[in-house]
Amino acid sequence: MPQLTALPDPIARDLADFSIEVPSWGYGNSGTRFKVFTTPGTPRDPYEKIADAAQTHAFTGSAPRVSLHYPWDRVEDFGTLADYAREQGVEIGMINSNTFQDDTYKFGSLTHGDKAVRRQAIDHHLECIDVMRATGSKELKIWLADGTNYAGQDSIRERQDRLAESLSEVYGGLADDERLVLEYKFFEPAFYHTDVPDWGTSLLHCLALGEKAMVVLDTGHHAPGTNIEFIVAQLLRQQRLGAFDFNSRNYADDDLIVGAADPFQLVRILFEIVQQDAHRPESGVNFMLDQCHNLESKIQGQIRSVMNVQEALAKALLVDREALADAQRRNDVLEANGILMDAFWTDVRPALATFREERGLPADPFAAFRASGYEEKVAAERVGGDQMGWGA
Ligand code: PSV
Ligand code: MN
Ligand code: MN
Repeated sequence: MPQLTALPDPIARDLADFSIEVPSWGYGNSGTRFKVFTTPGTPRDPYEKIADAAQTHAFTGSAPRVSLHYPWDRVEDFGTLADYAREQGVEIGMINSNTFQDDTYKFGSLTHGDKAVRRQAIDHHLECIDVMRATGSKELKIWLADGTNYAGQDSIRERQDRLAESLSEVYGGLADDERLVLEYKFFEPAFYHTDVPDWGTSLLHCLALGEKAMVVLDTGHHAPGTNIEFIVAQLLRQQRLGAFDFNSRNYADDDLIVGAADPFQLVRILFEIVQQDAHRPESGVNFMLDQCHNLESKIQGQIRSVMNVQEALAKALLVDREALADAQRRNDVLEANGILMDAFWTDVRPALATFREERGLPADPFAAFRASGYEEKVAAERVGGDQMGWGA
């Protein structure tokens, strides 16, 4: 595999400007429906989650924001939490709403047939906007578990109408500099139909709402074989790609470390991104991780993912776009494909190590964090109290 030892200047500049947002819930315990394994030192409150997330940034220099999930991350005073985050060197990112854990929402939230339940779900989202204002966040992220399990269980059409009405009330609560991002997922927990199953449905609702509504693409939320990079290109073309939830999947919503199952897919996605300059901060696309670490160390898992995204981005930026355009003009199918593959097969790790050292960061953030003693320290300190889990 050809090795690159230094990044060309424009690529280094792009990487320096590129940032990744991490999820607070990625630092808590998580598992499957069979078992949640605990780890010594797992955070006991949102403050400790932020402290752990700040480690990911300290070692990679590229993960300066932490998404909160509300009310999993509930504190007395969100302003104090935001101040604490800044002291730790990070900012609060998106606020994720949660209407999937209360009994009230058993048959839906923003889509529910009962107006009182819809009211509660709308009010929850308006409360999330208050949390945004208290923390300095500008983005509300909505993922709905709404759907049905059996044909005939409810009217698909009426649920769409109720969803549109509820979303427009939430949207009305946004200030001019705030925005809403709507995530889709093709199944789970609902198994017959999901109310926002795909990018088309999310986009239609966003278009109806207005310019402050954008689509969120979670890489684990598609049927096997879906061409995700096509969706990326299409949403960017419509200027409606608001955010990513990056993770890796073999089967369904596996939430594994980014790029684990298919590093080539990650490069293909990021190649669509760089072709439309969407990796630049001005594009407004928020590159977030949405992962859960069931077996592996959580901070190490997040660091590995950040590094994987950076490697894939460097490869995408390395593609010789002029040569590619020329091959495409000549319809030289194999040469065009070969140009993309050359970038994919380049080992950019030595170049990224140099890039990091030049910025005063460890050449290998993963190894440096493992050797730092942080995990041992928090395992000794964080005794007593309940560890937080996905959903805690
Ligand atoms: C749903 O599967 C999802 O991807 C949404 O983003 C949730 O908020 C998140 O998982 C929780 O991990
Ligand atoms: Mn997600
Ligand atoms: Mn998911």
